[in-house]
Amino acid sequence: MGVTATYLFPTHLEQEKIAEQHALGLTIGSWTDIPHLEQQQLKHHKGEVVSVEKGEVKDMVKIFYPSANYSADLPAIFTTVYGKLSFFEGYELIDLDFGKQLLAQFPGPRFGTKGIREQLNVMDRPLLKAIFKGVMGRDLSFFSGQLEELLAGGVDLIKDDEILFENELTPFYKRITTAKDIIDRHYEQTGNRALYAVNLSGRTNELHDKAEQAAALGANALLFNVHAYGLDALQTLRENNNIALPIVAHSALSGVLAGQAGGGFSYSLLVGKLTRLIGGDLSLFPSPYGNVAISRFDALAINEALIEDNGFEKTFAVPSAGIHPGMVPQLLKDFGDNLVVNAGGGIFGHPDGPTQGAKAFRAAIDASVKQISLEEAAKTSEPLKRAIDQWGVVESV
Ligand code: 1AE
Repeated sequence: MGVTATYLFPTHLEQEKIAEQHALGLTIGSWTDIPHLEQQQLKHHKGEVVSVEKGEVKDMVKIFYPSANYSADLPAIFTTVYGKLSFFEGYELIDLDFGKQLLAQFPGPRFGTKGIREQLNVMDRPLLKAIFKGVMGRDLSFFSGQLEELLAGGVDLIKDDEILFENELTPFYKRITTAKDIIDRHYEQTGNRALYAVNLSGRTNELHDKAEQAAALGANALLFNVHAYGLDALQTLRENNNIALPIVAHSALSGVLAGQAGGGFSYSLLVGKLTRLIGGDLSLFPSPYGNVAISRFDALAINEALIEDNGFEKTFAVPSAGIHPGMVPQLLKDFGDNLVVNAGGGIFGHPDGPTQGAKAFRAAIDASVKQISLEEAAKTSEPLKRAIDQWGVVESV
């Protein structure tokens, strides 16, 4: 019982020896020989090198850590498997395999892709999510107007910008009640549901009270900057049954923890596998195409980790940043059609405003699902035509 960590270590002729030193050092050993180490201790607590695979630049090393060494929570597991190693340049932690018992300690998404689709009653196409832009420094009437325009354009979900925090003009609780009224009215008028993910922010010790209050006021989703707080903070929110709302996990700040040449986590582990295990219903991360981009390899690996069969609900991939309607066919090609298409500037920057911006996306999504080219679809959709005139179509590769 325990966890097996997979690492990439800078290549070394005597990697087996190095790996063994780390396996000992990260568990019961130290830099000196410890004379009173007992056989019993070694047996129950020592890390075991499982394998060493030599590569050209990096060697892949797997080390098993017995569960007797740590409690069943990510802070303890991270500290065990990567605490001291994280200071070594070029040492990457790319995967964690949890034993069955440990895996069962994770909650996984409360709703997942299936539950979110059921809430929205949209089963047959990618979902469209809008990011509020330009709300900072504006008041609730501006916020309301933006929300109404987005709903009129056919968005399924709306999220706060991750950089919108508590402020006097659009206070957290007022945003929730204002959005609830508008979304409820929209549902009565059109039969279409929508989720609004309000940015849950503030000091860590306030989060649960705020989220419970948000749920009581009728919030129907939360946005959470999970890497600013740490993964365990999201897990505790997911496990609180007084909250029970879909959680959009934003990847802001994960760039310093993952994808660094000097070491760090792999994106697929941090933003994919672990974000899903701790309960993110949606995982938002940079796509490979936009203005804030990660590699195609990393983005696809995140997606794979969010949806692979592992007994947990699936998490929606939300590849983001600089997304416009001309990218929709490529998004579907890369991530499949069970995804969330997410845009801020690509909706609000439409030449005819956010309602037309959202309509352009909906037309692009419908066309892509039917495998109709955007150029063809634009013949019957003026909003899409205007968007393509502005941003073009990203060639499918
Ligand atoms: C990867 C972060 C993307 C994000 O949060 C965001 O706000 C994107 O905005 P747009 O779509 O690039 O305007």
